[in-house]
Amino acid sequence: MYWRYLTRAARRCSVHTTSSRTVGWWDHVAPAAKDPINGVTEAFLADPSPFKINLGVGAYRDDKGRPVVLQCVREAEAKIAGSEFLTKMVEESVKLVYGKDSDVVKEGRSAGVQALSGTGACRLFAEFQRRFHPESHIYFPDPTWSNHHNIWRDAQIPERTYHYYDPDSKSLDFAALMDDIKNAPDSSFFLFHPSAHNPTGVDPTEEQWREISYQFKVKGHFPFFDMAYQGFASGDLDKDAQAIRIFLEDEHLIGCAQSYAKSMGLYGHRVGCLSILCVDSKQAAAIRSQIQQIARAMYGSPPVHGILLVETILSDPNLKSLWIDEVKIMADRIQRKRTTLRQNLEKLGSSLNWEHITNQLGMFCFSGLTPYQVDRLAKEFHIYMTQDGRISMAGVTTGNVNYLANAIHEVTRSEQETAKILCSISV
Ligand code: PLA
Repeated sequence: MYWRYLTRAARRCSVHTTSSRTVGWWDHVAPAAKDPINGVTEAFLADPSPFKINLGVGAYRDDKGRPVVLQCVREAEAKIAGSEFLTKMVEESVKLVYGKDSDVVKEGRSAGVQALSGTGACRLFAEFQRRFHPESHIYFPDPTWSNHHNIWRDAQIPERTYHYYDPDSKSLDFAALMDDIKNAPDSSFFLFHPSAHNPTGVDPTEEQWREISYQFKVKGHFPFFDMAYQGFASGDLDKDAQAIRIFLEDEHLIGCAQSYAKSMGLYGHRVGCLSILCVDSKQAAAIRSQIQQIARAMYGSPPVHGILLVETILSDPNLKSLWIDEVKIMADRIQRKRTTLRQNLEKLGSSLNWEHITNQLGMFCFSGLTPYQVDRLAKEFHIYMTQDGRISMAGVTTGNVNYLANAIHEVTRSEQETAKILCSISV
């Protein structure tokens, strides 16, 4: 059976030797394509330059470019010694999504499980979708986080895209988005970023979310929210969950993936939660048991330390309010760097419009830089970002913002010339 997977050389080899060690079991395995985000970190690490800047992965850094351990996490560490069992992490996470006084929480209508961070929560959901809606598709915004494609592909759910970002106006293409929602077959699965859309930093307004939710009712679509940046758009956890709360008010059944990688700085701990809103507690119990079974076969159970940290922070009122303050500090620092980057580009006399840097929200700035300009930034200035021109604003600091602005100004010079010529023609 395996014969047909072997290369010709491997077949020859397996005929001419008797030792099973020489059979070409893996000769047909070619290297996987580089991951668009992790590949940036690899290139950055390989660069010996002292001036290098990593604006690739969305990992929070302080204004000196150092990774941050939040004070609430340090205090939780001291408290968890001796704790053993986890009961409240999921319950508290669900309250962050739907609101602490929400009926959903009181009625036990949410099937929540711990997950291996946001990625694991998406993966569990994709698998659950395949098992119980095997004929379905998933609609992603165009563009979306690159790993969404891998996750649903591995779960064998075909993907489609819906219009989201308009590169000309560098804002939401709301009319096209609504058309796609209307034209999708009834009862389709859609993935949304509830706040701080990755990679564009462009979110629908409250009014637009209401229209989307209304149209979802008409079409009977299922909304799945991937909430990886709660708090990073506005600095306020409830405000960043507003999209989900609107869908809740309209009585949708909802799926949600949560990650504490960014909001609590717990990247390495892989703490997340998947919740699916159900019609009643009986359905929630059934769905929870199915997701737990999927997780059991995939990885058994998640590592416990990070979950204890999250649970301790969320269930201790003092630690929780400290966390809320620290989320705001992180969001504000990023926002200030947006302003400084834009001001610096303007001070340099760039004739391009950089308003979108401050209009966009959250961890990322979708700069509009071309792949060629991104390559030049890496080769000539040792500045690394993803090929689509996404800048992780968390990597921008008081110390490097000038250097970054100068470099962007340099690599966009020819575009500035074109803009000037076009401007003079139209005048
Ligand atoms: N969903 C979205 C929209 C994300 O941007 C990310 C992380 C995740 C889920 C997964 O988060 P996790 O670490 O909790 O599993 N995106 C990062 C990191 C920050 C990455 O790609 O691994 C990014 O740079 O896009």
